[in-house]
Amino acid sequence: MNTLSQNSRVAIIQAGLEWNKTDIELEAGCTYDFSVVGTWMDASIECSADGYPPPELKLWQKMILACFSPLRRVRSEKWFALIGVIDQDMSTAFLIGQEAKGIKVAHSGKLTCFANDVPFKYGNNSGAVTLTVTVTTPTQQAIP
Ligand SMILES: [Ca+2]
Repeated sequence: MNTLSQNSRVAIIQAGLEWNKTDIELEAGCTYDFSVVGTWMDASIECSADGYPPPELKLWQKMILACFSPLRRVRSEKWFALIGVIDQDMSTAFLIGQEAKGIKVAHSGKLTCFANDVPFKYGNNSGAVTLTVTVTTPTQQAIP
């Protein structure tokens, strides 16, 4: 079992994978800091883990994005924002972006991440970002 101790853990999150299963085990009630470096691409649009659109997008591009935005896996967050879930359960989804500090996890389980995209539009994604997860509260001893 890969429960986080005092140390940070690192995972590579690929833009083209609908589910990036990490081996990072999060524990209910503990608090974590997330930080991300790198950029990734949705077709020809490059962005950070904070997602897009950037302000310089052309009108036709904005119109296409607006049509598809209700189909985003997490509708309330930006395109290509880095999202984390526990054990691939979408009801646990939370925004990581480039940085998220003091995230208290409600469920124990494995961290899975993805770029927020339409489920059938992962084929034109490329690149990867590097995620570092640091536990900021002491880990409880596992109950036998
Ligand atoms: Ca895409």
